[in-house]
Amino acid sequence: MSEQWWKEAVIYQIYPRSFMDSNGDGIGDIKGIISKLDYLKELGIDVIWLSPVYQSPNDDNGYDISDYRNIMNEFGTMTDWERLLEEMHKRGLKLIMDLVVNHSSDEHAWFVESRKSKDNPYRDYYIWRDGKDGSEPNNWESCFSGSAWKYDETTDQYFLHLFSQKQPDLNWENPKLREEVYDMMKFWLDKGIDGFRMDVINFISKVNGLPDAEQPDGRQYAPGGDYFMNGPKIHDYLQEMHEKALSGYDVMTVGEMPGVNVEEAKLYTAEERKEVNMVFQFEHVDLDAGPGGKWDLRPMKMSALRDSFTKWQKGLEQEGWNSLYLNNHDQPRMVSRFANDKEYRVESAKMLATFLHTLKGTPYIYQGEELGMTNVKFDSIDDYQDIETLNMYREKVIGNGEDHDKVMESIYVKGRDNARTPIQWDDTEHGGFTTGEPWLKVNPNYKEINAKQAMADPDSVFHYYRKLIGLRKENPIMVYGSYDLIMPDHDQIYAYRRQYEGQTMIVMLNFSGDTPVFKLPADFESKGELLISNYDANAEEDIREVELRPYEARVYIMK
Ligand code: TEU
Ligand code: CA
Repeated sequence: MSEQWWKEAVIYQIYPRSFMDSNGDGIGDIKGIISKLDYLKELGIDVIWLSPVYQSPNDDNGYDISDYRNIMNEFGTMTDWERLLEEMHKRGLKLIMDLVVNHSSDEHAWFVESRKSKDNPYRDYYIWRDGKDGSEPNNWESCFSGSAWKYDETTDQYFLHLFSQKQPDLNWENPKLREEVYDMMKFWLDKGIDGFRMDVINFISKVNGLPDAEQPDGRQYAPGGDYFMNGPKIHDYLQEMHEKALSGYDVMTVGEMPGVNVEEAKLYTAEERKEVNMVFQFEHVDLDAGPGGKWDLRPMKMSALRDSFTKWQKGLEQEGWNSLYLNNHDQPRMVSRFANDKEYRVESAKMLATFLHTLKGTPYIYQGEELGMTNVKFDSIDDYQDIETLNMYREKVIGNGEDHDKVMESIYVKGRDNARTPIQWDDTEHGGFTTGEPWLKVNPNYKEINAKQAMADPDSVFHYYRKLIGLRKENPIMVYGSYDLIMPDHDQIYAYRRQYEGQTMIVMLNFSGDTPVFKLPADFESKGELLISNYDANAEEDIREVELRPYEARVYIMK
């Protein structure tokens, strides 16, 4: 397995709308990001993945792009963006941009043209079909509720939108569209960026003939999703994209791929196939969903999480590469979801961080994770902004008469705004994010949980992350070592060994508020060198048996 800078890097995701507002309009912006680069440098990260900053009417907060070559007015100007890149490179930080090319905004010039007439030169940039018996061309459902088709009167046809009605899917079958995308990628690559995170990139190839799906909302539950996930030409498109846009630049790529399995991921990430460097897979964030999808709540069981991670760790051990994440701008906050965001919030945040940074793969930190930020509960649905959440609420409560409280409960657990509340910089009004009214309310816990407090406290989650990131730089075993479970059947302890060039590392994680006992396999000596732990631990301790404290994490290098 080859050594690569992007395998050794730690990546930090910025959701710009919620990061830092520089001008008091309540919306995070590029100047705000620049003002926090020293903070990120101190944290020790190597790369920033910037969620979309392009021109957009913001139906889906920038994931609906109306101009791929300009910066959203609310976020600043191209000059501001160029300064951001320069200030980052000056500090040795790399920048990867979000590439959203499964769909554009319906306000993109291509779509404005496309909908004008059937013979418009841009018609085939999108996916248009006649209706079937007076209704939609097929039964596919949008990821954001309702049919995936919208009728357009002008030409009496429907267009496909797997996301919102303002996000028409681009037609990748059209070679002209593909060339436009590659040109646009080179536009950014030539400005000196260091790679792309590719939004739902495994959706770009749809099955021939667009037939009805057996299970319309098959996104998380194949076979339905097979109609537009990992479609027949996906590998051709990615290889062509590599050849025509990416080759010749020393950049990294990560493809966001709902519904990808290990076997597919190997094809996407095997080095010699030249597709993408790694994928964001969704298996572990679908474990707490029932047959009704993400809003159908189920408990998150550690054993299921461990089975899933183990499958991926083993599956991509020799070939391909894993990305490691527990939250992002679409997922709830990790302490609230996988551990305890109340009495053991700090221990939990550190334990989960230990987990992510001691697995094989590239760790991603989502903004605020390094502070142990938590989910939020707003009383009123009017305080929510996310289109996925609002569409779902409308469909279920207003459309189907489902119970308001029950639906709110699912929003509290799964809603995307949990992760999108503004970053809590200090304990002043609105957490120091803005001097105006924030576009989305700040989590009321900002007085206790904020960056200023964390930086001043040597035992904070922030300083723990710094230490972990530093250790990963000094210990290649954390990046490249193999992975094998210890105590594979335990309900509360998730433990493993990593091995690399004759060295062994042991990781013990207690995923519970109890005090279970860790038992070292007999083939080890009784002592190790303690690399890091989230409680005070005696470095000289005999570790053949260790009673772990609630959410305790320890990492040892064995002698
Ligand atoms: O997300 C893709 C995706 O599958 C989401 O629907 C995700 O699973 C969902 O939010 C979880 O409920 C990407 C972006 O990350 C997301 O922010 C966009 O809304 C979406 O694509 C459309 O561009
Ligand atoms: Ca602003």
